[in-house]
Amino acid sequence: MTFKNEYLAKVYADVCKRNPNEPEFLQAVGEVLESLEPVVERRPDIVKAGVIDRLVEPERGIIFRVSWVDDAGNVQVNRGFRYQFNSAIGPYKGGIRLHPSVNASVIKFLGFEQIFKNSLTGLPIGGGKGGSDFDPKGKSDGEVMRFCQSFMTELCKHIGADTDVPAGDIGTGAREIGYMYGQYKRIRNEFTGVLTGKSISYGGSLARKEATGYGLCYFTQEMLAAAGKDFAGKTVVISGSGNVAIYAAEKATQLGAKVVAMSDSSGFIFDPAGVDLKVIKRLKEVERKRISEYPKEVPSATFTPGCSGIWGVKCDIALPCATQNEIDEESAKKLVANGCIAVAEGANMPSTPEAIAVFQSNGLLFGPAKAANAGGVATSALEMSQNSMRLSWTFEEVDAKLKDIMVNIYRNVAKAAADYGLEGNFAAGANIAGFLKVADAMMWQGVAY
Ligand code: NDP
Ligand code: 2IT
Repeated sequence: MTFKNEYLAKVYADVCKRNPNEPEFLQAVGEVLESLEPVVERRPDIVKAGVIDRLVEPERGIIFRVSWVDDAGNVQVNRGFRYQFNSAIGPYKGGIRLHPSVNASVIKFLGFEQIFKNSLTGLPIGGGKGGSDFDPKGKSDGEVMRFCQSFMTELCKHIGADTDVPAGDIGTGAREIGYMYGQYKRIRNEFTGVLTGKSISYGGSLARKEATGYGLCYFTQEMLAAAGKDFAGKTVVISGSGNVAIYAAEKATQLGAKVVAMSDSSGFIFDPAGVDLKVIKRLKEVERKRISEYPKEVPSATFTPGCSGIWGVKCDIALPCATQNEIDEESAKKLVANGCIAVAEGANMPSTPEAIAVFQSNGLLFGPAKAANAGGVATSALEMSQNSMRLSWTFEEVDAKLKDIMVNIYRNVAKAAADYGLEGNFAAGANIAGFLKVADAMMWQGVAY
């Protein structure tokens, strides 16, 4: 990573020195700093206030042991993390990832990106992220419950409705949030909106489950409309088959597109007839099975093992909704060669910097994660509002607010890009617009932390 601006080069060199062996975190920081070059040149006050030097260092990081007993009576030990990155504009807010690949680098990249994403929503939420290297796959409900309880026994000392409000992410859905909420309540003896993504019966928001995927499509729709295009009649490929992927597929289909491929970490299905979401939902949400089961029930479909093959399926619109760095340069070139016109990121950092360069140099519309997938956390903030007011809005009310938020994010991102001479570069626009609000708040609040 090289910077024309000397100050940014120094900040980045310091971050590299202080965080060795954290490639995902350095990648996320590098991408943001690169976008801030025109801001730094125009805003010496931000440089003088040391805003960027402070922003790249988390306000606080908590690493803890999570021990629990499996069904066979053996003691298991995992590592838990919560990085409270930035609280300039609101309580720390961000999901909890449960996946064997979780380490400090992964949680720090996610926490860092969350600062800008949360700022873009226009709602009062700071940035944070947590997780553990616990793998929920193949575990019984009892094992997941005991892990979640042990995880929360430590985490509850550091969070609260006005301090830090975790939510779901990979491997953390309504089941895990429920077990964590129950434990928080038992220990703290308070019924507050300390977690979002709760089930509806005890304070969850309608439309939160759908929000990230729906919001991704609302953002994409806006980006397409500005270019005189829309979803109707388009072929869509969506990686993943989890929470984000399923509801992105549902909304894309409602908007008139045909979703022909979805995946999980073992491979992808191709269904030229358009995926049958009833089958996907049952397999994934109810039975917790592999996507390779789908062709056994739907004869028009085939299953191909391996993760990256999905990007070779011809499509007009690609929505990566699985995990970081899932689209590399080679996969990006395949999408371009097959005539893809738009890529919007449902997952966090799914495209490598080389892949983004391929999209941008070939004139594809590119919706970066911080903007395109912000609908999930935005609706979490709406869940927090409903919890504070002790009332609940209808599905239609929440969905309408979500749509409004996504349209505004698109407009603000497009405007920031244009204001800084980078018209159409929504990746830079998202970083700049998200940054400026947080920078302003940090300057008002003074230097001491
Ligand atoms: P889920 O756990 O519900 O689903 C994750 C999906 O991605 C599964 O299909 C999973 O397959 C696949 N996947 C996970 N890791 C890998 C990997 N290393 N290689 C290939 N496939 C993989 O998670 P979500 O849908 O909630 O999250 C998906 C992405 O969206 C993540 O990047 C997350 O950070 C991001 N996101 C989530 C939000 C939310 O509200 N949930 C909000 C904004 C962003 P398998 O089952 O085989 O592991
Ligand atoms: O990456 C994300 O924005 C999320 N996993 C959702 C976070 C939240 O607090 O709802």
